[in-house]
Amino acid sequence: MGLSRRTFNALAGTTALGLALGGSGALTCAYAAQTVPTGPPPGTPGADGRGHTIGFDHYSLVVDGRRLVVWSGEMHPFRLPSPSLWRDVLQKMRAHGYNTVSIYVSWNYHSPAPGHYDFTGIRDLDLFLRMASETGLYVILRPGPYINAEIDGGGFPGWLTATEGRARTADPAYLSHVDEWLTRVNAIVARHLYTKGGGTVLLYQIENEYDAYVTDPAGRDYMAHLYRKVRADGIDVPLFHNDKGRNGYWVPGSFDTGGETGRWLYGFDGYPSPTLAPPDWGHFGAGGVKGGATASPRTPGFVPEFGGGWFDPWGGAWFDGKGYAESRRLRDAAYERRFYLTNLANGITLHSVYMTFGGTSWGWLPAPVVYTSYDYGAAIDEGRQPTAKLIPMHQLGHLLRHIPDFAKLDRAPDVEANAAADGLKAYHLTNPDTGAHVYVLRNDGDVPVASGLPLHGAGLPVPVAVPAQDARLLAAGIRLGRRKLRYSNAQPMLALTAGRQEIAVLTGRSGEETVTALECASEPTVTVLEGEAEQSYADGLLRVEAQLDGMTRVLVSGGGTSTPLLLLLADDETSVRLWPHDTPSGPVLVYGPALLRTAAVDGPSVGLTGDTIEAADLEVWGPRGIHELTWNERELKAHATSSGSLRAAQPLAGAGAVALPALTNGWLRKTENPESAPAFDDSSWTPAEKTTTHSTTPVPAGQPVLFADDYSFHYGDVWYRGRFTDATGAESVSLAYSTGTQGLLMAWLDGRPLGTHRMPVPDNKTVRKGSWADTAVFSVPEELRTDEPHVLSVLVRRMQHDQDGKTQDTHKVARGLTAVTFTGAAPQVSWRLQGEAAPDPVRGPQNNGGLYGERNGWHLPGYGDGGWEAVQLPRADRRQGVTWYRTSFRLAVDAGTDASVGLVLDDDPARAYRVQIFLNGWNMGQYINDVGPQHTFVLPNGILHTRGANTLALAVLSDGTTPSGPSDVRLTLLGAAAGGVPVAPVASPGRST
Ligand code: IPT
Repeated sequence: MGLSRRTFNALAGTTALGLALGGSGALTCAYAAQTVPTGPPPGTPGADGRGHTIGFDHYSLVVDGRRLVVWSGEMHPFRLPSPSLWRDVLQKMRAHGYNTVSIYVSWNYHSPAPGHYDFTGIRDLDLFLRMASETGLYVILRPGPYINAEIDGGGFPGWLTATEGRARTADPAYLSHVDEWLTRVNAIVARHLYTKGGGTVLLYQIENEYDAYVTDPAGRDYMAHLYRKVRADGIDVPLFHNDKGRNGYWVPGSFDTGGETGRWLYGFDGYPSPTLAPPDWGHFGAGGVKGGATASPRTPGFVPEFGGGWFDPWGGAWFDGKGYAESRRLRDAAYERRFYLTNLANGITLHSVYMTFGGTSWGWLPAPVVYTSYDYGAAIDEGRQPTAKLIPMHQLGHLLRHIPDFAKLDRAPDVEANAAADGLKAYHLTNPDTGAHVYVLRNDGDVPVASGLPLHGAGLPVPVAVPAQDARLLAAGIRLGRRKLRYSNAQPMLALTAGRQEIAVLTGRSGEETVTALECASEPTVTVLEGEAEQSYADGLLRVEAQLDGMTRVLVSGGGTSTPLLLLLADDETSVRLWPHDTPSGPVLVYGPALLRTAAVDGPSVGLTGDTIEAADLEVWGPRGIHELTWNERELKAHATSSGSLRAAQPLAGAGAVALPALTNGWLRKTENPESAPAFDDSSWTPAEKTTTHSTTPVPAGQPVLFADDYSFHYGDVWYRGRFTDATGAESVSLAYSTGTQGLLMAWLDGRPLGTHRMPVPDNKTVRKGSWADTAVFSVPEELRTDEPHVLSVLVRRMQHDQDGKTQDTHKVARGLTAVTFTGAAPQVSWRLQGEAAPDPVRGPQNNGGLYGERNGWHLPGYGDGGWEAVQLPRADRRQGVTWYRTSFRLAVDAGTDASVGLVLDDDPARAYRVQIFLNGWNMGQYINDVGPQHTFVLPNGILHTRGANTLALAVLSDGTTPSGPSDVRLTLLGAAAGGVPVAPVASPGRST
């Protein structure tokens, strides 16, 4: 492998923090381009206890001396609060061709208070990393400290909003907190590094789209500090940062890495408009592009985030109220082909799609800019259901895993002359080691294009067709096992050896005419085993022509090669029923079911696990001698086929029916907000006595600090009670307050409702630009303008802290009341406030705000609701304040069925109320009836007991201007499969009183 010729940019010296490297000798390094020939990629990674090297040259990563194309997708463990289901998503990713999962780790999710960190239960990062390695996926780890991610404060803990120091700079006060966080995360990550064989952590990101102080010492020192800190914590995999675009920010050498070179990658994110032509990033870019691949010529093309959907704001303005279905439609499978193939053509060999599974911003996790669902329009939807967007990911992922030529491509002479005239954009690349040619053909127009293209080695132009707004990849001169594919106008998906034969899969849209030309020294024997195909042989070339329709099977034997080749021509829908899986005994290829999770070979026996939705045939190709088959641990009768496979005698059963109870009965109701009554005892509340703050919001002259964060109330609702002795002459009271978008304030004077004020939403299209501060002005009822003690009670629904994308400490903008003034009088008001109680030790700091019911466990299972009023839905109450509804229901889903269940709320959209949904005490999100667009809330199994009892509690906040629901509340089935993963119940401690 020419180790001696590596450019071994060894680590020079140690840093002030003391650079610690593992003793395995598994250093990362940069390679000279010529020293790594194209060969098979590294095998499926796992925690194998062995040392591994992770290096790179400008083509690709080089892992253990072999080229690796990273085909990654993003998911957030914190957006799926049921650890068992992490495995479900990871297995779906692996099965559909991803080799890597990219995750953020969100500081605020793990730290309820300074010095307090929680990595247990739903926060068990160690468990996640173990599952990733058991699934055979590499991990790209992104712990911030700032992550953005449409999460509260961009991932900064609530408590950080009340600390000194400019965040995201080298400010020492900020860095001291950062170091505490990184120490805790890195202690876990260090156990899972691929370099040490402890796990599969391959790459590690510091900061996130950091573009504020790029040329400023405060920024450079910050990045240098993060780099050295992470190294000092024993993280020895390559580090990188994700530039917000192709700006060339934070390329190697742009900050002090303590003398280390060759262990820092440049990455840039891309979220191009799906309605414009995909941009070239640098490899193919026009001269003068300062960023992109050209910004960092010695590192491989790396896109740590490429748009795989997009998020949706409250009100659904960006998708015209159609929600994530529209997000998914705008970035559909054809978008993926057009944009991701363009990325490959541009030399991107580390490619991560943000998001692949978006999940749920449950509780108070969402940043103000998004609602509860973070489905994102991703390839796997919020209910964990695979979508049609997995088709291109599956085809390309398996291609990159199985056919090595794509890891090292140079630009080759244009074939434009023949293509452009027909409206095709054609990228032509070649692998300098193997001589393979690769073509990416893209049709940006609105009509399908059929053209003739001079594929390398084809002689005459080969007919190619690209549908409107679509793209495809073609290859010429790649190896399919021992044979060579001269060319094909179908897209290759994989080639593998299964026992005595080789198998190659080529794909395309259903109905397309394909021609596939294989080099054969002599005339082979060709048998069409299934479907229809024409074949001809001349001049050492076998041509197979077939129209794509399901699966066409053509067996090629002889022809100068002793091992037969089974050619499978599969249309798109069929291709995602073909599941290659590596086992220690060799590859297997499974055909039929809706998902293959695991495959194991033990002598003659193949054990498979996976899912079916409909009844499905099961067929498997694998190592020699296999003749026994199990599916989800059940033995199946199986027989050998003429295709060289083993086929189950009976089809696998599909998912059975899932019955969900109606939620029409058993509702109990209780109103709350005793805080609005003058006699309420607030002596245990926190007096608002501070006069200074670290918030960016100025403290109004002559007033105390009222900002909730300054009194350690960071999440959800906050109550204020102000006492004053004289209201003589008071005409009105002005309550200035600050929330995220869709926040509101309601006030009572001496128990009398003054009204509700909603934070104005200036313009839905520019929803992110609002400052989210406004003033509610209420007139003081004449009869209360008296010279006696008064109590002003105010409830503020905060909608979380802003993100800090521009490094302006915007997470420190005040939340809650900011100033209170009267007209006609100037009473001295003494304030006390109360937000959330101590964080739920299991559900965490973002589960609850400061409503009376939340502080007293009304949301919890087992709460003594015996004295509550029995009611029927729908409701139409008119009341300013908080009303709770509780019911319980039982589910009895079959043990072998993975049912994904959602809760639907629906009502007349004119009704002004909102609901926090608590399932078994877990805050599953917020429904705003008159804002939307979300009506369906995913209830993750584990929190949802699919075989047993569940408690549902709804905390309804209504402003009294309209009748208020809840009205229609029901369960809905989001998908069901026979199979699934074992689901452990998520701890849901209740209330014994
Ligand atoms: C990029 C962030 O890195 C990521 O955290 C997330 O916020 C994503 O965008 C949008 O969902 S920021 C970039 C689009 C400016």
